[in-house]
Amino acid sequence: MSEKSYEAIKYDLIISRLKSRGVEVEDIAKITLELQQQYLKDISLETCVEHVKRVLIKREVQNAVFTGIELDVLAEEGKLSEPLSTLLMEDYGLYGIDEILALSIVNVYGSIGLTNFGYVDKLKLGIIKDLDSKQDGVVRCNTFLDDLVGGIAAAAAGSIAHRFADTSKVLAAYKASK
Ligand SMILES: [Ca+2]
Repeated sequence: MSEKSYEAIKYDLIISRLKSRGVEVEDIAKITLELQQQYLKDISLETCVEHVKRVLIKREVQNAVFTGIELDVLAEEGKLSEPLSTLLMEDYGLYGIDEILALSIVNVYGSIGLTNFGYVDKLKLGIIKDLDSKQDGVVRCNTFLDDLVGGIAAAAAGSIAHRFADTSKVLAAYKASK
């Protein structure tokens, strides 16, 4: 039996952390699909899943996800000191570090990821809306998770855009400059 690679161990851990917070790869891919459908009509959910997975194997993405989920969980368990405890439990709008952390994911794919992230954040697409909504009598903190999910979806959309970019005109322009 072959031993699991370090990369595979890290990837599996990220997937199980997201699952433990109610998020599946497909949930993120559905947001990516919504983002990309307006540019690529024939894009499939499978392609989006593939690109979400591609984002999730990156070290900086994994580190952001570990950090954000850990803080959400510690807040839920009442293990953070004040004022951070209240800032996270109340999802205080001017806290802002949740978005900053997610930007480290988005930045991996440059400005196109950034534009998509702004869009996702504004419209609260797909599972982000569920993560964001409060449930009566349930102690829950997704202050970081909603932005992490948005960041991963936006980065995957950026990855797709880079992959499917029509470079023929640009290529011709480069050739013409000789
Ligand atoms: Ca948030």
